[in-house]
Amino acid sequence: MALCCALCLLLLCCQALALGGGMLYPRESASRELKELNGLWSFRADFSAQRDKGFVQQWYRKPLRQSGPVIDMPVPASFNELTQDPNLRQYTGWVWYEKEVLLPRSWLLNALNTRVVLRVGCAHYYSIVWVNGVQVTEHEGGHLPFEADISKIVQGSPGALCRITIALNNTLTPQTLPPGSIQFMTDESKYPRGYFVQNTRFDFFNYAGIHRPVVLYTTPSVYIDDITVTTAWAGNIGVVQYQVLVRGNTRYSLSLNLREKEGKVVATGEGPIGKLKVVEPKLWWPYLMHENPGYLYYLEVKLSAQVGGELSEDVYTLPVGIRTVLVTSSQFLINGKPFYFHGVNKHEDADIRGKGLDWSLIVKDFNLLQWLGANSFRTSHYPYAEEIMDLCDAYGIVVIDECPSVGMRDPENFGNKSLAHHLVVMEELIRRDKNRPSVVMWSVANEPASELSPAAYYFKTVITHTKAIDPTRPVTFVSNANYAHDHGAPYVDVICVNSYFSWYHDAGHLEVIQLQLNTQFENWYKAYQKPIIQSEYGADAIAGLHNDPPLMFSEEYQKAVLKEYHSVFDKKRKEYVIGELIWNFADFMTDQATSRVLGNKKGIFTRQRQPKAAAFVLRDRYWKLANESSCLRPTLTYYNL
Ligand code: BDP
Repeated sequence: MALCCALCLLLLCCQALALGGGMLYPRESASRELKELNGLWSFRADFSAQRDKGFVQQWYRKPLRQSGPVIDMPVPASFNELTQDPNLRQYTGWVWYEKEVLLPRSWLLNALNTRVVLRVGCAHYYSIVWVNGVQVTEHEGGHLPFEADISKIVQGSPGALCRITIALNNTLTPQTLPPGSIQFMTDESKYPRGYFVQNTRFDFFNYAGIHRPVVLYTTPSVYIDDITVTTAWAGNIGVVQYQVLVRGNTRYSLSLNLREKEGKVVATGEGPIGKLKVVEPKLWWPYLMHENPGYLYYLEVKLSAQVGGELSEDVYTLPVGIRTVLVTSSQFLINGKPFYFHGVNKHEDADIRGKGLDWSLIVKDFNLLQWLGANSFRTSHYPYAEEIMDLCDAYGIVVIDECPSVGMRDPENFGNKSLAHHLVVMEELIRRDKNRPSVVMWSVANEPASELSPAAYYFKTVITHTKAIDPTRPVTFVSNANYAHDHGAPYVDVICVNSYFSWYHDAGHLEVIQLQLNTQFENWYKAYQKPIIQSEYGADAIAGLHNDPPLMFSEEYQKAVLKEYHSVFDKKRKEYVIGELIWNFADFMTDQATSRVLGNKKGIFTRQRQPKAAAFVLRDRYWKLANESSCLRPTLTYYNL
C-alpha cells in the first residue's frame, strides 16, 4: 500500500517536471546526426557610439566580412582576452559572430522527414540568430541552451551553404540575471562625450561570447522532443517513472528499454507515460559514499510513426540514475543515508579562454576534485556546461544547481520584470537538468539583498514556482543576510549561509572565528530548525606568499582560517550542519578593484590549478570525512519526497 501511494506521488512528480517542451542534450543515434560548429568563427565588435551599426547596416544580410574588418574568434571561448585590445576586453554592447557551414546533401534532400536544428549551448547574454539572413530565434540570458528549427530555411535555399550569424549583447540591466547597470559619465571635464561603464554587483569578470558548443543536429520529422524521469526504490525494487513528449504527429508508438551499463535490458515499457521496475537496482551513490558511485542506467526510447506512407523511427538514449533525496529538520538524505557535503564552489574560469568550455580544463578539474576527496560542488553563480554536469552524473559528484541570480543588491532588482524573467530562467534550468541524478537541490540565488522587504514576495514566488515545477528536489538560496532579517529564508528547505569571519569582518583576527561561527549557526538553527550548509567561507592567499605568524593574504593565513572554521564544523555536523563548501576551488578573474590582485585569490588552487598549502589541509579533512561515511548500506527501506 505504502509503495503504491508513493508511486502515485512519483507519477505526479514526473508530470510536473514535464514542462511542455524539451531541451534534450543533442546526441547522435541511429536516427540523429550531429555536426559540431566549434572552431574559428568570423567576429566583429560594433564600436559605434550607439552600438547599433550592425542593425542599421543589417550585417546579417551578407557575409560579415563584407560589412567591414572581421577577426578570427574561437567558439567556444570568451572574446575578452584573446586580443591585445583593452577596449575589447572591457567591451559592452553588440558583437557579431558568423560561421559558414556546408550541410550534408542527405540533410537537404529528404526534407519530408528531416528536421535540422541549430543549438547554442550558451551565449552571453542576449542573442539574436539568423540563418542565411533570416532571423530564426532570439534568447535572453547566458548559461543556458537555446535552439531553433532551421529546416525550412536550409532546405529551401539553393546549394548546401548555410550562413549562421549570431549577434550577442553582453549588457546587463537591473532586470537581467545577473543584474547590472549602465552608468553614463556626463562630466565632460573628466570623461569623453558618450562615456559609459557597465556596473555589476558580483565578484567575477563579466566574460562574454559564445561559451559553449554550437551544433547542428537532425531528427526525423516525428521526433522525441522531451523525456522526463523520476526515480524511487523500495526494498529490492527500483522504479523509473518516465514521460515522453513526441512532436510532429499525434499517431505514433513508443517502446522503451532500460539497459544496464553493460547493455543488458533490465526493464521494458510502452507508450508515453509509465513506470519501469528494476529488480535489485544498482542505486546512484555519491562519490566516496559507495564503492561504485555514479551508477547510470541507459533509457533507450524508440519512436515509430508513419511519414509519407513510410515507417520512420527516432531513437534517443538518456542516462538515468536511480536515487532519492529527502531533507529532514537536521539531515540531507541520499538513498536514505545522511549525506554530508564536503566540497567546493567553482567558477567557469581560466586564463585566455575565460568562460569558454575547455575539455582539458574540465578533466583536470574533475581529477583535482577526486584528489581532494570532494563529493560535491555548487554551480556558483550560474548553471555550468552540460558537459560538466554529465561528468557529475557519471562520477557521483553531487551538485547544488544555481541559477544566474547573483548581485541582486538593489531594490530595482526585485520588480515584476525581474521576477517574470527569474521564473523563466528557473524553467529553462529545470528543463535542462531535471533528469540529472547529480542535481540534488536548486539554488535560486546567491547573496541577494534578502533583508529588503520586496524580497519576501519575490523569493516566495520564485521558490514556490520552482517547487511546483520540480516537486522532487529541495530548493534553497544562498544568504549572507542577518538571520533575523532574511525575508527569503522562511521558504527554503535548507539554509545556505556564507560568512567571511576574520576577513571582511575583524580582518586579521583569527581568534574570533570560532565564537562568531558558532553564534551564526545557533542563530539560524534556532530561528528555522532547518539543516544548514556553510555555502562559502575562505580567505585570499597569493600563492607563494608566506608569513608566520599568519598574516592576511599569506598561504599560512588561508590555512589558519580554514582550520578555525573546521573545528566548529566538527561540533555542529553532529547536530544540524550538513555541509561545507570552500570558497573557492581556484583563483578566478574579477573586475579590477583595489581589493583584487588580478582577480580573487581565495582559490585553494591557483588559476592554473596548482595547489596552495590550504589544498592539502582540505584534502586531509575531506578524505577523513569520507572514510567516516564510506561504504554505508541503506538502512531505510523506503522513502521518497
Ligand atoms: C561572496 C560571494 C562571492 C565572492 C566572495 C568573495 O558570494 O561571489 O567572490 O564573497 O568576496 O560574498 O571572495
